[in-house]
Amino acid sequence: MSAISQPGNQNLSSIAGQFVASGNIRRISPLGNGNVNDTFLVEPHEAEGEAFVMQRVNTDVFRSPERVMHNLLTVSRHVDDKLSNSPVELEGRRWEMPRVIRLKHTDGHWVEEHGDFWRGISYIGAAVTLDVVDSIEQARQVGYGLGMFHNLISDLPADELEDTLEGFHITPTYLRHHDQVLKQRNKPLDAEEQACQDFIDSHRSIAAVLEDAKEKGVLQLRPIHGDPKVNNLMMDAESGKAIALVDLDTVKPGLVHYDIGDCLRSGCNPLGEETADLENVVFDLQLCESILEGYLSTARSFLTDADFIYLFDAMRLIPFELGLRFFTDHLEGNRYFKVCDQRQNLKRARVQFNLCASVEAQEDKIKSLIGRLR
Ligand code: GN1
Ligand code: MG
Repeated sequence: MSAISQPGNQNLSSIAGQFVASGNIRRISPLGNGNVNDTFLVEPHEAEGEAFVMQRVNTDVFRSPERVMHNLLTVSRHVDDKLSNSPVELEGRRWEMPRVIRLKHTDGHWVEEHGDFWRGISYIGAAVTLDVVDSIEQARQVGYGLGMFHNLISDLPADELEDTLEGFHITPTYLRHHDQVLKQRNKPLDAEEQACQDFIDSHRSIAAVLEDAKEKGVLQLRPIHGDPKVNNLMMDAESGKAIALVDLDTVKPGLVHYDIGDCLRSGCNPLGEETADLENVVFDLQLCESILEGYLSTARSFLTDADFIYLFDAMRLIPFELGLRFFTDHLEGNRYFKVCDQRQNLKRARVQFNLCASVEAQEDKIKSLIGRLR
């Protein structure tokens, strides 16, 4: 079951035909496993143009998709300028930014059909993505990729970006929403749901840690990616080096801590976020060390002392927050994250809570690691 239905093939070809000549389209197939938007790869007949990514933006989530496009265009323009005008140390790799594809017959950047919002984005070829990290070198590349992305947008003023997803990564807001949903529920929680609820109740005190620091001016808003999970990083197919961070819908002003926390909760979970093996979910400290090393190798210069102080909090908070989001969506009947079965968001929540518990169990080691890398 999907939160939004799959459009028919006929429809897909006619939409793709607004970006490229229809006669050139050889195949349109689903791409990746995003939880929110619908993504397709459009491939041309050989030697007739380049493959591109076609996406239906979920407008229940992104209520102003034109603002999402504004951010995407702003960020790619900024990075293009920076890469062509000032030397950036790329350690001998290419760095690619996903590019918005224009419509064939107008100046526009998107198609609206039957209330759906479609856009085309360049496809980064000769590259692979990973669902989980399984080597120290991959971990370093994941960290480097996020660090380079932050590095490239670090001098883009945050106020040039729109707030495309209000409340995104604001844990206290998710918690308030969860409490309302729970209050309106008219049946008791089962044992698995209760386990999630107990975890949430025992962690209420951590929910506001980053927002409080932001309110106090200790941490500052910057342009961020918002969703740098491992499979949004692209690695060169031959060298294995990180060459792009894709899926730029959630680029907006935020705290780099949301990104670092999200990258680590995804990159340090060798079983992946869909695992059924709950008992064995762990936050892998060695992978964490390599991701942070890779990140800091290119991002250290713009991190403040306060940024370092809140790193552990971010590593604990973001898996908690995602677990809370999955669990609340489960209680609400799976309206936000796409699911294949009714209990999938509940299982996903349990994975994130176990990850959060594993971070907590290693608090001392993680803090001394941060101290060493600082
Ligand atoms: C969603 O759709 P996808 O997979 O790119 C979500 C992220 C979560 C992620 C968990 C806009 O991202 O915040 O971390 O699922 N994106 C949005 O897999 O909510
Ligand atoms: Mg995403």
